[in-house]
Amino acid sequence: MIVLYTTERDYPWGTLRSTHASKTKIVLEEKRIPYRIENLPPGHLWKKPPEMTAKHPLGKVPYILDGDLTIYDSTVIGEYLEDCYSWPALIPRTDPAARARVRMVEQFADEAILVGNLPPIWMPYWSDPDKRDKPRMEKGREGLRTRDLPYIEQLLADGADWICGDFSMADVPLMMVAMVLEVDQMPLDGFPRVARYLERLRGRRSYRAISPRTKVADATALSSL
Ligand SMILES: N[C@@H](CCC(=O)N[C@@H](CS)C(=O)NCC(=O)O)C(=O)O
Repeated sequence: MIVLYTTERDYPWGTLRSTHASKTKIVLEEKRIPYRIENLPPGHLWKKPPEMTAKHPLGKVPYILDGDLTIYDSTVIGEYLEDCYSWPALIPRTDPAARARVRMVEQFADEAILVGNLPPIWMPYWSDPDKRDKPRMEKGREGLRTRDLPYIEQLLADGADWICGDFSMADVPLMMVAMVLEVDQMPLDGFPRVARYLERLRGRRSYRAISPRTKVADATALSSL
């Protein structure tokens, strides 16, 4: 069984999870692959104990163990799972242009949002309300409003349910936008397609595994629902 190393913690304002490891959780859930969670203390992400750097040289999550094999980096793990578990396909099989489109949006969402504008909003929720850097949080929201959400709104322009045709690897990191904004409640005025899209993402069965309303103890393995 695959073991997913991640960081998750229950707070009064919702259950918070590593955004990148949540990508892996969604892929495992979408493909119905049996797994279990190994939940590392959030402090490991900066202390980086040797048992962690032995598995991931940068001491980050996620990494997975599949038998004797260790794989790190959410995008690489996603591609590995796609190679090993072909159904349902999350990357188009044959058309090179369609494959590139999915990977391009996945890369954009990862670099621009998960590494860029989401952490300034999300990291403060791991602290008490009076310790949060509010101007920094607002800067993250402004980055979403000015750069990222207009692009997502445009990608959804043809009224499609998902970002690249069928639900795909490109939608996976955008699930984390749905997760973070469910806690943050940032208004989405001016982005009606994004607002409806995030609701659709929250309606998928796999979202339960990362929902801020699902406690850590209730999402430690493949959902049986
Ligand atoms: N490119 C990596 C990024 C992973 C990442 O940055 N994970 C965060 C948690 S969401 C982390 O471990 N941060 C600790 C650090 O940056 O040292 C991936 O896709 O897995």
